[in-house]
Amino acid sequence: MTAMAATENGKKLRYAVIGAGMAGILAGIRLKERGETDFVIFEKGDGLGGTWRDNHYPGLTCDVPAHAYTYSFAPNPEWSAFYATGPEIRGYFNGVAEQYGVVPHIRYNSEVVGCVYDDATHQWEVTIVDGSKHVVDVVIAASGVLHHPKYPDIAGLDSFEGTCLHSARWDDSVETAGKRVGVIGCGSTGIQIVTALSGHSERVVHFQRSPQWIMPVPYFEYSDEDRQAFRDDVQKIDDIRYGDDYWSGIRRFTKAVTDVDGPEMKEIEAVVLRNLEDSIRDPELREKLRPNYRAACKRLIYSWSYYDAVQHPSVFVETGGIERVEPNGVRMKDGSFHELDILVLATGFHADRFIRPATVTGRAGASLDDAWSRRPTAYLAVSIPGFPNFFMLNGPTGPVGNFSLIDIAERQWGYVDQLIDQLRSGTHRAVEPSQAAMDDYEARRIDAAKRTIFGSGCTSWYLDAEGVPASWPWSYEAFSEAMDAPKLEDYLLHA
Ligand code: NA7
Repeated sequence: MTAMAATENGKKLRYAVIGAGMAGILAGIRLKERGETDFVIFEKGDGLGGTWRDNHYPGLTCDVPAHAYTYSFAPNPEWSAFYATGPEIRGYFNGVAEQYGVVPHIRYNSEVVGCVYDDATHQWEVTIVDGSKHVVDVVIAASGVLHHPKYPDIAGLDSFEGTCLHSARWDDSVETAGKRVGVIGCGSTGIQIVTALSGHSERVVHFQRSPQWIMPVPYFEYSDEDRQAFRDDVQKIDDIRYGDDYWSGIRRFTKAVTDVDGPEMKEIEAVVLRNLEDSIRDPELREKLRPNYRAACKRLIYSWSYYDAVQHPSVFVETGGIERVEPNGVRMKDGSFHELDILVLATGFHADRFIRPATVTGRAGASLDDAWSRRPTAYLAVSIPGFPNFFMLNGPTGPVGNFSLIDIAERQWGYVDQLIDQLRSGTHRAVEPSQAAMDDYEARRIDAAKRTIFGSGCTSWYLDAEGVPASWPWSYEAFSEAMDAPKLEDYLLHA
């Protein structure tokens, strides 16, 4: 879409984008491409990049291949390896935001604390933490999913006299070399941290309440020649990003997730089981690392090195229950004790917050907290009845799984942009999904979600308070098709 197209669209609108992470930067770029200049990206932090700004723990890596984890319009020949590290990805987002002229639109240290819709003017009043108020026509909530760290409820945690830190609040000045480090948590984060510290710290105790299935993946660094080839011929990047290797993997994975007894899932189960059996030499450790739930029920861990790292003599896997934290270590329920200098809480996030704790008040005084009292949800993951001209990127019930959220956000933007066209045309001043469309979507989604692998009997951040996977429960193709064009019969258009 070009700036030329925007000038054909008539009415200029004012926008508030919430969050300068991957999705907020995308919204800014796309708005600019439409010739829209009257927008502010409100960012609660002091830098851009969202999750890639907040997370900088040792070993941070994206488990989507680097060339697939880029904006479609900004391929990056410079990635150092097949999987990129956190700092590289942060650098990428900073570079793209700069290059596309989005940075001047970002207002840092500006947490949005409230959004109130005015039924008469069809405008939103957005209140920032400093008390300032901004009136806009459209709110784009790109506030992220995993940005409220979850601290474990373990007795004595506050009494620890060493360094205790959550993975998403890492302190780069903390020296881990030669230290005794405990890592609580066995999601992607805990696995990556233990892998990075293995053989580097004096001792690493990995506290595993639930071990994980590990999907082995190839890893290799790109050479200077590779990078030159990517620079010379973008087709080589496209071959990875759009190639069959990556996409057939995604199709097989989503098929497996939605057809839990089908051949694709059986293949995944066989691969991760073989990985465990073949990789872990010590039978006792092998049993400790054997999950008691199905593969991909929790977010599947993609790792090329955890099983090596965990067998290093400096690493001990603790699967007993934690009794309490004491000033100099962790006491187990069986009375044993791990003396530690550093305690890392890789215990995840409150995944149901989205834009909250900001209060959002929609049409006729509707409160988002009320609308989401049972579970956060949104029609096709992007919009909510009663909240006109309020759109989400990577909002609730959006796709989850091991593929690029950038691709998801781009497709969602394509859909949202078409809804906003209804306002740009000048014939309508507000657009929101009908309650009937929402109810129908939600009933079908919940029914299908319960039958996905995520609902097969394990705990994970994918599940809502009632244990229903908060996911897109159909194929990737179905998502892509749904995002092609809004069905306007599912929307209320206010003149
Ligand atoms: P996750 O995937 O939510 O993992 C959190 C881990 O912390 C998980 O292993 C939990 O065990 C464990 N945990 C949480 N509380 C406790 C207590 N009290 N005691 C012991 N263990 C505990 O978070 P991550 O940060 O690793 O990853 C989140 C996503 O970020 C990831 O999926 C990627 O999309 C990027 P449990 O499984 O509940 O037994």
